[in-house]
Amino acid sequence: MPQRTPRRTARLTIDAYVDEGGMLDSMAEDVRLGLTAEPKRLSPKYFYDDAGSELFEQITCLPEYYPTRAERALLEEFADELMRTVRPQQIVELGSGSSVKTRVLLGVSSAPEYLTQYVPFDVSRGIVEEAAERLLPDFPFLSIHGVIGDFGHHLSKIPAATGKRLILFLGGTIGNLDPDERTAFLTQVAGMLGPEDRLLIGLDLVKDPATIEAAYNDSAGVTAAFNRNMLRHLNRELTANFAPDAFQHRAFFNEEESRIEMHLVPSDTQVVSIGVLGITIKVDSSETIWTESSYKFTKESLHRMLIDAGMQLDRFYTNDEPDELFAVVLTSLAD
Ligand code: SAH
Ligand code: AVI
Repeated sequence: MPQRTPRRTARLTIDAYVDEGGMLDSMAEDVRLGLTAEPKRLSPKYFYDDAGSELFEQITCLPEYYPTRAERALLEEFADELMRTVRPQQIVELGSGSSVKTRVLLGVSSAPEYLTQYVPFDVSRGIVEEAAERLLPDFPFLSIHGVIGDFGHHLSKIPAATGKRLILFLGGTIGNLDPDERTAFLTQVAGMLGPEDRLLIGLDLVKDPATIEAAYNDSAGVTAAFNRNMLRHLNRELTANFAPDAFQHRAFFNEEESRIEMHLVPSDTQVVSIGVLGITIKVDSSETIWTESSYKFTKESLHRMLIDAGMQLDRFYTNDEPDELFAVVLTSLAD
């Protein structure tokens, strides 16, 4: 059962599977496991309380953060062709955030001929509500059914389509899943597709490490604030007492694993109590809390990922000047 239906009007429904503060049922146990593991790890989904979503929006505008601009350019170039090819009745977007780039797809001139429903799905409560309110007046042919939940747990809550379905997973968020998690997730998403349905994925590509590292070490310090905000989120939801400013932001490209790693590094040993869990943990000055991986792909690693999930590549769109920065790929169930 949804915990609350904050809004229901003729064209808008929002179902929430997180509580008022934005806490998932599984959060406390997940954090306990992560902070007592070796190395200490926290899931990147905990970046995104309202403040974290706002910080991410600021990241998308930073001069160093190329993925959002590169993906938007691709969508602007190919949206028309893509939408005319698929002609979806329903668009489901996983990790939809502000849905700003999605407007490029919803806004193609042919959309009112076939598209009737948009389903933004995100763990961050405020941003789904806000995005839906902003979209409604601009797309009068659409009904919006938002789902606030974890795409690792709540995919089954997505409303059924009455025609063709296009699922979007944009922004490179697929790269925030570890390889095993990613295969399990894509396999589950494949189970939501019929033979005529499509999945559109945005993924960041392997390139010069300096370009990638600069995107996660911006000179304005917004990514550092985004990283530390996870501790503020935990303090609020789990009555913990992390001192966010006692942790430094570290992000580097691990070439062997083809991923950016983001860590929080304590300036000296930190002892933190987590009220809801009734535990105290020590973060030694020699260790870090690993908060995010952001995997970067090649065409080969993309192919492997799709095959492992029983999917195939139909179209590969990429920026080709001056570098292949980012890719938007149209995929379907393997024949
Ligand atoms: N698609 C948008 C936002 C990308 S940021 C864009 O391209 O700009 C990643 C988004 O995924 C955030 O809005 C975050 O809240 C959401 N997210 C991260 N982990 C999630 C999870 N496990 N379940 C649902 N949403 C998640
Ligand atoms: C949402 N995700 C694809 C972003 C990324 O680039 O991995 C999150 C992010 N982390 C730091 N900056 C942006």
